[in-house]
Amino acid sequence: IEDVARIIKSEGVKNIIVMAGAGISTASGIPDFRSPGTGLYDNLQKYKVPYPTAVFDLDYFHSNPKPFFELAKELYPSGKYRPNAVHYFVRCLHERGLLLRMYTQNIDGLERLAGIPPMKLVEAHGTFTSASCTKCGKKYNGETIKDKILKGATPRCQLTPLCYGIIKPDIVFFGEDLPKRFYYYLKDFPACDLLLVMGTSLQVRCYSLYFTAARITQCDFILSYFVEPFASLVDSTRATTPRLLLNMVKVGPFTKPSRRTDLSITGDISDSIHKLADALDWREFLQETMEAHE
Ligand code: CNA
Repeated sequence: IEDVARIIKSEGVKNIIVMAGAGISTASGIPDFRSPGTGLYDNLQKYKVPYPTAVFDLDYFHSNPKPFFELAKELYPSGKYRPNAVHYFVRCLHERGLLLRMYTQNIDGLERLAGIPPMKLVEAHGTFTSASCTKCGKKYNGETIKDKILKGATPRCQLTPLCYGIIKPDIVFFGEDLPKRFYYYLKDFPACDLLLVMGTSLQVRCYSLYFTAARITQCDFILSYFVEPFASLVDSTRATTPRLLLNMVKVGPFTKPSRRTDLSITGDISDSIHKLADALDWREFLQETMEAHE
């Protein structure tokens, strides 16, 4: 932690990229996907889906949208969940002029609620702030369908009486393209001088597709990019850029570090962030940022 604080304080570090996943929001009360026992994948019985990933599967959604909307009702950024110290730590990086961009897989909107400006965010797996009709493509503001979702109803397109397609929040489902903003990584990552990877398992999203395609083409790296572009971002920094993982357990390339500048701090991320804030002399700054905003 002292080493990382030294890197952040050093003159040369101006462009920090944060890559985040569901693990940064567990302290806010939102379960992640894959943590054994508490993760959503182990607790989907109530949504009655045939397999765990069906909730975010486009084909399944067209045949039965109910499980997705039940889950959406839980996760909808409605004020029920609040950002925690980890979100505010990223806000502090921004306040100090150190944040180049935050790439998040989360769909809970807590980064925006913590006051991280949208221009600093790449919500790689989409957001509830906008939505689209799955039939005619008409764009909707997330607010217009919020009430329906919170009441447990399925929002329908009103463009013409003939359409009546289901309006789906712009959350990226398996098999859908990532938002255009994701491609900012092409200029962001070469400019990055410290990568913070937080609360993510860095796992591929569609194992069956990945393994079948990997067998056919025998080209693991290129494939992993197309099947899980988010996880493969960690390898897009320059080879000398320090990469720090803050996660419960070691994941992805951090399990067998191939770079001298790879670091991991395992355990609860809220604890690690508070220790890091202390090492940076940011304890009060973090506390004040949280209190002012909350
Ligand atoms: P994941 O695969 O569930 O991995 C989460 C990681 O976080 C795991 O490695 C955990 O060990 C770790 N973790 C959990 N709690 C803590 C903690 N307190 N301290 C430290 N580490 C912790 O989730 P990913 O984000 O990697 O997977 C990507 C999916 C999850 C995306 O498509 C998201 O949209 C989706 N998701 C998002 C949310 C949300 O928006 N909050 C919730 C659940 C799932």
